[in-house]
Amino acid sequence: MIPLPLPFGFPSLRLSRSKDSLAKMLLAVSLCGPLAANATPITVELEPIDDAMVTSAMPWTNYGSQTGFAVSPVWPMAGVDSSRETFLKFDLSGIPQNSQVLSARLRATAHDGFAYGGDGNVYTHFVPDDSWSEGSLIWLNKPAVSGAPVGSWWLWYDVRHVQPRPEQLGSTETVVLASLVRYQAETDNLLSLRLSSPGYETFYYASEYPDASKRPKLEIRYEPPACELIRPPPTLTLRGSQEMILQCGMSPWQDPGATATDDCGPVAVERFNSGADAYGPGPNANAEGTYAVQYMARNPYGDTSAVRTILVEDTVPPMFQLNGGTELHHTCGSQWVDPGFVALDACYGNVTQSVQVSGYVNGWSPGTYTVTYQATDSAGNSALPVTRTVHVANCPW
Ligand SMILES: [Ca+2]
Ligand SMILES: [Ca+2]
Ligand SMILES: [Ca+2]
Repeated sequence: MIPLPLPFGFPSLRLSRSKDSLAKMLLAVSLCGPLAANATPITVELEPIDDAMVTSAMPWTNYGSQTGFAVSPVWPMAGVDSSRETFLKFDLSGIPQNSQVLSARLRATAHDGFAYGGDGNVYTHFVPDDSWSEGSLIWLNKPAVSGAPVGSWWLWYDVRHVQPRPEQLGSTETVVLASLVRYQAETDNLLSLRLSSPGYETFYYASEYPDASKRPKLEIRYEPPACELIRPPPTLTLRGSQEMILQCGMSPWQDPGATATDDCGPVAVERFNSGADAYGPGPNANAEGTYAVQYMARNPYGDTSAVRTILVEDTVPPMFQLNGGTELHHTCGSQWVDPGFVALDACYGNVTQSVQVSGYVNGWSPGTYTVTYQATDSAGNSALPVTRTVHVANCPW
């Protein structure tokens, strides 16, 4: 048998699991079921990892370390363009992959403000670029926002300088914000937002404020994916049969592939020596031999693999063809020369050299002679014998 053409680096074949890993798998099964059945929504409150106000009045100044921030419109009567915007960045990496985000609410506690007039809403916009930081953000390098507002709130502070000013909670919870949270949690895990208002001025406590309960919060309610914490290794299923037989030189190799799933859904299948991966040339359908293709699926709790065996065999004899036909006439008195023949095999190619020829034609002696030809390939498959009849006659003497 031809050795398995497994190149260096081919992973070890694991056709059966050890007792130890089987026990782990059973443990995983028993823990996984109840968790999956009772997936309870989880609520987290995130504080910004960065928050900073910027203002057009002081376009080079950074306010990121202050204990408060403000949002205010462009106020033409003030003589100075004093628009203020605030950027907030949240780290979503604590939300497990594939979680179902049920809701998201942004909250900021205001402690002062003024209603200049017009549209007094404080709008929340999505900021796609997370590369800013509170230590270096200024009006001149602030990132752009994208799309329509994802939320808004409206807080009323009338006359300034009347003390004490009441605290009010700015809060917005929208479906768009929730889907934004989900998308960011599945991609770069960072969510940047901008607060701005075209009409009113409001002042808030920042993430540097000593009383944590007054700091801005992003409240996220989510359902973790089933069995996120612990689950058995994937189940692997081969498409097609585990042992395949190909007729050498006649059937091309086509990998039927394999599928895998675990309790959280489909799992990618890696292939080794399938002919379509980087780990080996794959079965050669034009050369007899036994070839192995390995499939493997992994999750954080284990891997499962299976091997498909492909037997490329040759049971078909070569095709034999005579030059000059099966019935020939030769004029007596000279050496008879065989006009030749060809034997071609689908697997081994031209096997003319191994054709067995038996029989003798005496070109100097009248008579009927037979020559028999038999083509055989390297696998030992013989074509039916072909006989040529040669009539020698008309001797010159
Ligand atoms: Ca800050
Ligand atoms: Ca982001
Ligand atoms: Ca053959």
